[in-house]
Amino acid sequence: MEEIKIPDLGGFNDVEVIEIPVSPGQSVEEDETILVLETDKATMEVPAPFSGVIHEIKVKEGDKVNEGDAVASMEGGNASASEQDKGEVAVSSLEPAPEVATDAVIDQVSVAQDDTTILDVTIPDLGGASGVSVIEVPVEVGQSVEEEDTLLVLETDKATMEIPAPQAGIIKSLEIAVGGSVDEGQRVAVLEVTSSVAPAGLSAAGSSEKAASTENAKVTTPHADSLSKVESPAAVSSPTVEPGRAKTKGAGGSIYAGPAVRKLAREFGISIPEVLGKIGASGPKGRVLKEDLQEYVKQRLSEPADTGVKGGMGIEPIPAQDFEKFGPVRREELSRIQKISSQHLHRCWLNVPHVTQFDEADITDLEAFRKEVNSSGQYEQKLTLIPFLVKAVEKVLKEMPRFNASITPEGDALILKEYYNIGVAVDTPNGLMVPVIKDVDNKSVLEIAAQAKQYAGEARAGKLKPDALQGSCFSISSLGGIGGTQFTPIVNAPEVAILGVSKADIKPVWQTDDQGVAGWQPRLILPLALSYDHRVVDGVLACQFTARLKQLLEDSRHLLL
Ligand code: CAO
Repeated sequence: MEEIKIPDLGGFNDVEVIEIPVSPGQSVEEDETILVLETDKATMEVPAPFSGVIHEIKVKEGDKVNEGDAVASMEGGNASASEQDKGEVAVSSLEPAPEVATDAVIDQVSVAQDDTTILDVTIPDLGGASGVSVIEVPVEVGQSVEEEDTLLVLETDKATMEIPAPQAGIIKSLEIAVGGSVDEGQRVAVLEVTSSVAPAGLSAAGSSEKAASTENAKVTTPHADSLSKVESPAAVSSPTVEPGRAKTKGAGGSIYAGPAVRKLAREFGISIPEVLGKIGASGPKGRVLKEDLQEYVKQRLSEPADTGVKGGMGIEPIPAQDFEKFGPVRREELSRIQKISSQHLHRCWLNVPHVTQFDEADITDLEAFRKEVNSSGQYEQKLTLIPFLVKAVEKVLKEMPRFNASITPEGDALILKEYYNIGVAVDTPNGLMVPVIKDVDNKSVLEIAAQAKQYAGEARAGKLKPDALQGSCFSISSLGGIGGTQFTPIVNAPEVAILGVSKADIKPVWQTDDQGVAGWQPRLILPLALSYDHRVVDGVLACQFTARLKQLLEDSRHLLL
């Protein structure tokens, strides 16, 4: 019997258990997820350190855990507890990882002559992000707020963040509205705090006679990341943002929803303030869970479709069946990654009008070159076809920018990207993952090969960092190492196209040689399948894309031009 302990949490404390996908008596494989934890910065999975049977689970969803806490016991494996202790927490692939501190900074404290203190609430360290969008302002001028009530909700492409009230008080002014953007240090609100709730740290730092001074004192909210960066003569003991405790006033009153739930809501196209108040909140302390959101969507889907139905909503679900009537069955739970990617793929399939363009490229010469390079021993990095495909795709994207675009959710504009990040689908034991090779236009074929190899290894080991999974412009899915003649990949929206590659095979090709003699030649032919969003790309352009790609692969010298 081995105890399973929480490994190094990278400095986080009191991290919430949001999912326990296993139960006592269940057999688990090594590395299978046994707990999912969530901070305001990331979702983390605690894997089983060895294959065996779960004996006991010592925590429940909603509990807070710290490094070294015993959370479960298992039998059947031979890994030592110390090995487990050393285990790393795998950061879940598809959850965004905020890179910012989200505690409000009380930048200026003005002490009024009466018993009230005026606090300027400013934006804290945003981890380098600037121009961060304000997506919610759930408070109004004149409103009383409690300490930790959410004043603003910000959103980067990586995260949703709540800026909480650092003290209880009355909102005197709000200096930002929904749709605006903020930077670190920017004043966003002014709060009037009565003396009984004035910042304790102010007096602790020596200003006990606060009424005697009207000087501004620079005080900051402590935060694990930002504290060391901010000079703080008088640190205020102030709340930190708990994951999943963002408070939004919805139609049904004040409710709590965490960043992950808010993100999922937006992915479902649901307006948070309007809808969250109407759904159940079955989590601890009235918190809305993803399941609540899913239940809400399920209910909406089962309602009769109205005439303005969009994106597959209103389609009848496949009814549940009692398969045991027909023979023995067993149930296998999907991994977290499989669940997330199945939702994503389904959404892409329903929202994107797909067409797939097929073509074939003669890669005989490219393959001869690749083998020659690999056998020469001149370069440490082994080359497969993938880096050549990435490089060729990058060149075509530059020539045909419509493929390096995203359509707005309203369908009224294209966002054309001037960076070249290519996602490469990797098959892992936990499901499909798409790490993104960034700025391929600044990388050589060898560098792309090295990066692809590293990411594929990390993906399979569950060690990919969230950043490696973001920012893709175009994806490549290669099943060529396995087999197959053709397949139709699903566009990885909001991208507008994906290249599917099947197994290259020797085929007879009618060719005329240099002496003008025609005949059948054995050539290595690579099947290509380009799926695209027909709202953005038309058939002619798609055909031009594959034709150009074919030319680049057939004569890789063109890649140099
Ligand atoms: N035709 C013929 N052989 C091919 C080939 C192709 N299209 N593509 C790769 N190969 C060969 C490689 O050249 C290599 O052979 P050598 O050892 O002789 O050089 C061998 O197959 C194994 O290659 P690989 O798979 O290790 O490496 P890769 O760079 O080609 O692919 C990766 C890496 C990560 C894309 C791949 O391992 C993978 O996971 N593919 C699955 C992607 C996936 O799941 N797609 C489906 C998404 S939708 O469900």
